[in-house]
Amino acid sequence: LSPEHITEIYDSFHIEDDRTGLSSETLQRAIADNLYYIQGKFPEIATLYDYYMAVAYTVRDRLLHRWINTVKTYREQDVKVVCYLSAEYLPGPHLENNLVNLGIYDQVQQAVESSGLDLRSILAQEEEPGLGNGGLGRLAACYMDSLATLEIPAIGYGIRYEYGIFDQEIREGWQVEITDKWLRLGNPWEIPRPENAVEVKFGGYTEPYTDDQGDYRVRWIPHQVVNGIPYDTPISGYRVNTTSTMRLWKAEAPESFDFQAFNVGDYYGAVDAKIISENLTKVLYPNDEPIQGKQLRLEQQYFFVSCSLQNLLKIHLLRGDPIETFHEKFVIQLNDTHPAIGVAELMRLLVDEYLLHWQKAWDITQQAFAYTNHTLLPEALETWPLNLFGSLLPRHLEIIYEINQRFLDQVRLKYLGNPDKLARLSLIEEGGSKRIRMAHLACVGSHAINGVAALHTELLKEGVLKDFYDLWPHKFTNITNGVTPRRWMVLINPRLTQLITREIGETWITQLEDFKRLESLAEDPAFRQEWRRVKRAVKQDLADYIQAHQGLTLNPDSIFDIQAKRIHEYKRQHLNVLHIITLYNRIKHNPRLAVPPRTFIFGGKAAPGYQMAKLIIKLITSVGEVVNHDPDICDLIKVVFLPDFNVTNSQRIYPAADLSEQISTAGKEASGTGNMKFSMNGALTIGTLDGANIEIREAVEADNFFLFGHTSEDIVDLKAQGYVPKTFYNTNPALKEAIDLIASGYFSHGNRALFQPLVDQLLQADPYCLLADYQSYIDCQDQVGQAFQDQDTWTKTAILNVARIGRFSSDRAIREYCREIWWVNPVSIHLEEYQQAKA
Ligand code: C3B
Repeated sequence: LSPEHITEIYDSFHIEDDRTGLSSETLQRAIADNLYYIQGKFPEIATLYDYYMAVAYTVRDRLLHRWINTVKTYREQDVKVVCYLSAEYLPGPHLENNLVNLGIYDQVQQAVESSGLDLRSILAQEEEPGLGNGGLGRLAACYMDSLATLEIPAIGYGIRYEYGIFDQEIREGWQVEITDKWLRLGNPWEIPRPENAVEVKFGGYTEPYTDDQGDYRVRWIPHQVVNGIPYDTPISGYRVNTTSTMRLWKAEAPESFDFQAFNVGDYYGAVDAKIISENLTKVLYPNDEPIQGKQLRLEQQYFFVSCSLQNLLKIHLLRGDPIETFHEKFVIQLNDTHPAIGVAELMRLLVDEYLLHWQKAWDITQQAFAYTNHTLLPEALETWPLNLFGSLLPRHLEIIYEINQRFLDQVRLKYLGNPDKLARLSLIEEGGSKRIRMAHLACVGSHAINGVAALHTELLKEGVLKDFYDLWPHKFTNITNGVTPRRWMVLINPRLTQLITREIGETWITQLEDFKRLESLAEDPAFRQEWRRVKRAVKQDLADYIQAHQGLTLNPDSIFDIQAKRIHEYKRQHLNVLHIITLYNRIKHNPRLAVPPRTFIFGGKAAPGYQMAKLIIKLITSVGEVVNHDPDICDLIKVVFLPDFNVTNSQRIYPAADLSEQISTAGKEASGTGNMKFSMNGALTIGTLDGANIEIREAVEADNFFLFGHTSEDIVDLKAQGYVPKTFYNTNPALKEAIDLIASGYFSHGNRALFQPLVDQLLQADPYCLLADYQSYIDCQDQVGQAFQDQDTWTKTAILNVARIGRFSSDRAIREYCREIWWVNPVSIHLEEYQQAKA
């Protein structure tokens, strides 16, 4: 046989391993195998959930192959790794994303259908991990996706909350919170690694001692020790072998510790201790921006940060590297101040446990950390009462004092005779009760500080972090947020993906700037018509979903005007409501008024303790109740509140929007990322000059963006002049009529008290300046209504929005982090054959 002949024979063989093979036949066999041997089920008794699990395990096997090769490569090549520390992650359902990334959607669909099942209903079984509140947690998930896709070595560290963000139900128009038992039926995506458990100490006291070298040292004798157990989830990249790790920590009681040191013979006490320990990672705090200064929250933060840093140091030493080069091999990104305690913890580990000198440890720490700020809201800036902090983390308090003293010495040299400066920069807030300023700790301990949109970074430099900017201007950079086009386009909008790919190929999936090739197509009437057909079909999907789940019939030709995000006064869902009521009043006054039909769709959760936000939900649903059933309105206006806005539900929403509501008070929304998802899917934006809206408008060009409202500077001036919302109310009849209608009890069965707190807040304080922006918003909405009548021009504008949104990919954002903050490079992963890997 000739060598060519032999190759030919090999090529004709088709031997696939059941754990790695990608053909539909192999996948079908593997699914059946997993159903039988992992689930212990057979078709007569298997539920749809069992099939979901079997498919998930089958896909996980394929991932594991890539994951092991990734970990192996990073170990061998001694690469620099990005460590993302985040108290929140909102990855969304894993299965479909992994099918897309591995490029096996069609094969799995075929495998499943050959077994007489339907892939969509199997996908619908997955419970998404709701391990975050909103934008911050979702951003972390987009960044993990881009890191893997760009082949950047990365680990995402976080907390494995047993209960994630609550499920929202709407009862009688009010939000009701239901516990999120996402782990109840098991989680096929995680692998527990109890052998890598670490110990985390709490409370107790410290004592000085002299070490063998005669050096002064400190020992921390804790009151309690908790074990951290890592649970690893593979994060796939798009069409690359790189598979990163999301490592989430669960708290457990170290039994030996309870029995031997504390509760000798006290069996019940030991079990009690176990419960107390495990409470640590029980539940996610469901507050978005205003933090709740609860001790348990600080315990959660310290717990996951300590676990993660101990783990990193261990990995570093296992690779055979000296402790002194830690910062050359790892860069640690602080996702807001939630993990900022890491600065003090790394110092403790280096100085107390690895016995480095202070200055050496400090150099390593500063070079290792970088800090992203995600909010300017004063109520969201984390500070911890000194007493609480000191009783929980006595050693860290000492370390923070030491850091502060050395830092302020430096400041004193620079600003001789300026005690105000010192007080403002200090890590400790003086006054009534002293507090630790976590943002200051993050700034001092990091080599880079970034905001998440251009305006936000500028406001940081002029406002909350001004003194730090004056001190270290070189540390500051802006990195505008981005979102992953894999989930937010390919996965959620297959129709539009197909249309776009047919025209411009598929390079855009990993180079979103290539969307610019759509520009010329905006001029093509036939293409516009196809675009409209797609949009119409996607809107019909959402209408069908709402019909099935809420029994409401929607008109898919109406404007789908959507606001979906956490409920917050600064995000101004109630400004949107004022517009709805204004339209309603107009139609009531003039039943023959020619207005384009609109469907207002809202989605979003309110923090359980945030009364005003809950009242805003009640207002939306109450207005909907009246408007949707008023025969005078002739279905021209419909108002829908979609319950339980989470990643899964958001995926039905973004593709179906004609109009994206981004109407926060200028200067309050750090960036926003929903704005990017809507635009990417061909919605036009109505928005203020806030956060990333400004950059989106620049990118798509002013003519293709509905702008309204005061600028952030206007807002500051307005307030400085003594803002009196009543003036707007008294001089604007339509505004007055809308507010009076709410106050009259018209939407609350005559109950005037119900919305009184909301009305009072608007008329007496209006901290988010709704009344000042009202007329501008209404005028702009009138333009939207006009523009929508010309469907062809509207479509052209939508296409241009998509064509110019390329910059808002998280790939671009991650490339900027790599270049400007992390100094890391891609490492490609080659797959060893499974057999070889086994050997
Ligand atoms: C959010 C901000 O409110 C958004 O403007 C921003 O787009 C995202 O972060 C991501 O940067 N944010 C949040 O969700 N939770 C916080 N605690 C602070 C900010």
